[in-house]
Amino acid sequence: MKRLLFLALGLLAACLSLAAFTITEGRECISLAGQWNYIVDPMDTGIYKYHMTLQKPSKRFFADRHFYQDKTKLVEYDFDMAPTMAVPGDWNTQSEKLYYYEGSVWYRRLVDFHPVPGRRWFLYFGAVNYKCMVGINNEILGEHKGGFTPFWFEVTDVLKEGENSLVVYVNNTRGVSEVPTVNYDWWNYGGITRDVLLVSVPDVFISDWRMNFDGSHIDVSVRLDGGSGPVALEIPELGLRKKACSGKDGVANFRFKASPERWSPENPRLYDIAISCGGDCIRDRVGFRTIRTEGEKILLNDKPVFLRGVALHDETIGVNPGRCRSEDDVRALLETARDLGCNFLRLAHYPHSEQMVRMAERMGFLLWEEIPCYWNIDWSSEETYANAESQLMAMIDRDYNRAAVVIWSVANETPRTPQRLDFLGRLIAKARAEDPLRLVSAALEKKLTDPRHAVVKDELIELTDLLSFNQYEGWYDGKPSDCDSLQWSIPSGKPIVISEFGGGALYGNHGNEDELFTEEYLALLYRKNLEMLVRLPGLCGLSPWCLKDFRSPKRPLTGIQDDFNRKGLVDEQGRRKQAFYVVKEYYRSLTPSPVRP
Ligand code: GCB
Repeated sequence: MKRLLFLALGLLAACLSLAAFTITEGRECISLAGQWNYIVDPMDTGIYKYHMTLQKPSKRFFADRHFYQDKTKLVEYDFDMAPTMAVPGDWNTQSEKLYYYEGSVWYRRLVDFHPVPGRRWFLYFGAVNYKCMVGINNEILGEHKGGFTPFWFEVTDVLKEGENSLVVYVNNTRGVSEVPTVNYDWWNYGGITRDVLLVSVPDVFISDWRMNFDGSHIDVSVRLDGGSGPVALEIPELGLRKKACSGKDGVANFRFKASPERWSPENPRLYDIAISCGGDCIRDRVGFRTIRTEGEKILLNDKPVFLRGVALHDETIGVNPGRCRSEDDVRALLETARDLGCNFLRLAHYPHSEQMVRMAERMGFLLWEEIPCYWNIDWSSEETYANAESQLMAMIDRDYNRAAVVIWSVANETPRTPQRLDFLGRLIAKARAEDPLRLVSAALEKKLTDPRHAVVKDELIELTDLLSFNQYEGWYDGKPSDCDSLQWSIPSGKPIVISEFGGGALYGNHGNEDELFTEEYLALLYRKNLEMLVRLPGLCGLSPWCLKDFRSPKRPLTGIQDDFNRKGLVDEQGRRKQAFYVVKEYYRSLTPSPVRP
């Protein structure tokens, strides 16, 4: 019974014990990256007892028949004899057999552990898609769902001296009431896709800290876990050295006047910050900037800014692209965006990795981050809402201290229904309550009332800071030349950010400007769209769809798509289509200065 209760509370406990768990350079971390053994389990044999039906799965993920426990006698399976794959990494691009696979895979990693007196240990996962169950030495630690945000378990009392067996059950089956739902336009990469770390902290440690800058004051709140004590804060380049005592709630607050150099795309200035308490110390780099809207303008550090953006998926550039795993993967994407002349990225359609956000910040990109409330999810389900909210909170928790992030977005192209308005309204209120200093948005839609008349009408606009919408004139709607005479009805009073526009082309496919999927068609489409969009009063930013051709099983057109959405400005290998240069030229015409190398 106790075990069952533990199971049921596993996820909850993991999320409640710490508001956020700060993993930074200042921490002692052991990376568990490497080759892990895996067993593919399409029938969930490791979960179901033989008389169980799919409708009534066992609560016990490690079933009684010893299945998929580690270190048992050789019956049906043996992790030692199983093949290996790289963690972090998606499974789809590591084995041909798993290319389209959606189902369960069991991972096993042996972990050599030597406890240190006075230290606590946490097992941290950067992201696992989509749901997982984690066990050590055949004891279940808990479960988690949501494919793009971090989670962790305390393992201080679970790890034993010497060899430990870490088993992770991962399942990426799509579900109607999940977030995202069953229908979306990207690859459902399964697996342990981001870092796995063993993190060591003292008994009393800094579990979370948040910094705000309002233009004249810096506020820092520091949360301790395991006790209270004096907390020291240092920002040496500002000459700041402060001390505060945490209250009974374990929170220490700092507030002081300061005039730091502002972080911006032109000058992505970061300052060292150190926060310490007893034996724990966090070191990080932080930027200071303000962001707000005023009428139809976006003001960065009180000055109007135009977002020269592009949208992208978390997928590598290469002949066999998959989820980004390394700094080099991320750098290749960001350098392509920088060469395009961007100062802004829409990280679509789910939280990207922390590496991505941090590198983008160093390079000077403003960021839009979003959760996968994409198209038509199960708006009436409270469970779906709770899932979406927990993904939103986890994203905000992880990236709260990143100056680069200026927009939290709650949804993409969602149908206008009362249930959806209620659902997204609650998410927006939650984001604002959690983070009052950033902008909140959602990518809405343009509709044609007739071929010459585009309308953006959505009750959600009342609730967001930006008027952001996707529009595909010249692709899903009409021809590129229709842009010349299209009439627009858009509410006024808010800054407009076009969160998507574009079309498809196969790199190297040449022809006339009226031939679909040729580079020439796409280049014309971009020229016409840009001419049209810059005429919209209140236009403050653009994020073309998208930077790079990305895998999508929705795109089977043989010889052209071959499982790739071809709307990239570069192809999957990074080769630039003509449209890339059209956007680049336009951005150059606006650019005061490029982002840093
Ligand atoms: C959209 C979606 C995006 C798709 C794109 C397309 O509006 O937001 O995720 O990939 O259209 O290519 O159709």
